[in-house]
Amino acid sequence: MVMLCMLISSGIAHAALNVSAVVSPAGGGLFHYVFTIQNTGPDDVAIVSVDAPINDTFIDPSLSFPAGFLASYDPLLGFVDFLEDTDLFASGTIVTGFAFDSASGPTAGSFLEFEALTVNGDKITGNVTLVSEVPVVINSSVTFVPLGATLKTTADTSGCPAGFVGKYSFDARLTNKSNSQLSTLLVKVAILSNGNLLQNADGGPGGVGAVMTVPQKNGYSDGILSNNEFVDVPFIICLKLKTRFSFFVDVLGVAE
Ligand SMILES: [Ca+2]
Repeated sequence: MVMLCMLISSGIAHAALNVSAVVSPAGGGLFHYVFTIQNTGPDDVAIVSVDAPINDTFIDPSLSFPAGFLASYDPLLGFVDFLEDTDLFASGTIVTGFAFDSASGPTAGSFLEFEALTVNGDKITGNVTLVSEVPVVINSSVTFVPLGATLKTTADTSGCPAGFVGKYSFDARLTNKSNSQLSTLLVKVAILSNGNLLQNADGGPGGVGAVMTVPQKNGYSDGILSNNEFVDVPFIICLKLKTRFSFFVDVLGVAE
């Protein structure tokens, strides 16, 4: 009997809230989050708090919120609060546009749970639906095959740093063998031996870890590689020595 009374007095909320976020790359190793809060009712909601990393120096200066609302970041406790101002999270409404940048990515374990208070003081808790647009390794979704007819070696070292003796180039055909739509496709150098460099990496020649954005052509001209579509990706390798070398890449992208 006592337990029941306690449960009732602590306020079992009837309100239902869907809290979702889209995370995308913000550049410089940061991630951009945009939150949407849907109140399916029946009670109006005043505050939604989402768990956040502590002492993240990027959240507060980048925090923005829709008209009629406020937002704040607590760096000590690790919360981002979305708050009513002249508007509240009224029953039957969807409010979007709470946004910020963070050093924590979609796999870092933050921004996954929320706690909310209705205008009646009832508490609602739940999980955040996090949609990631950050590219991840998708090797198993694709085939990537060098096209023999395009293989070429030259003594021309234009575009390479000093100390190189030539270039080796070829196209490789990237095909989507999965049933997902692939976008934001990148190639990342995993192994490149002999001190050779990928000449046409983003931002200039680079070795292991260098990234190259997949060009938007062939089946990828619309920015989406659908099932069985392919795109031919050009590779130019600056050679330190004219000998055999190892070259492996990872393919990164967003699968939807
Ligand atoms: Ca396409």
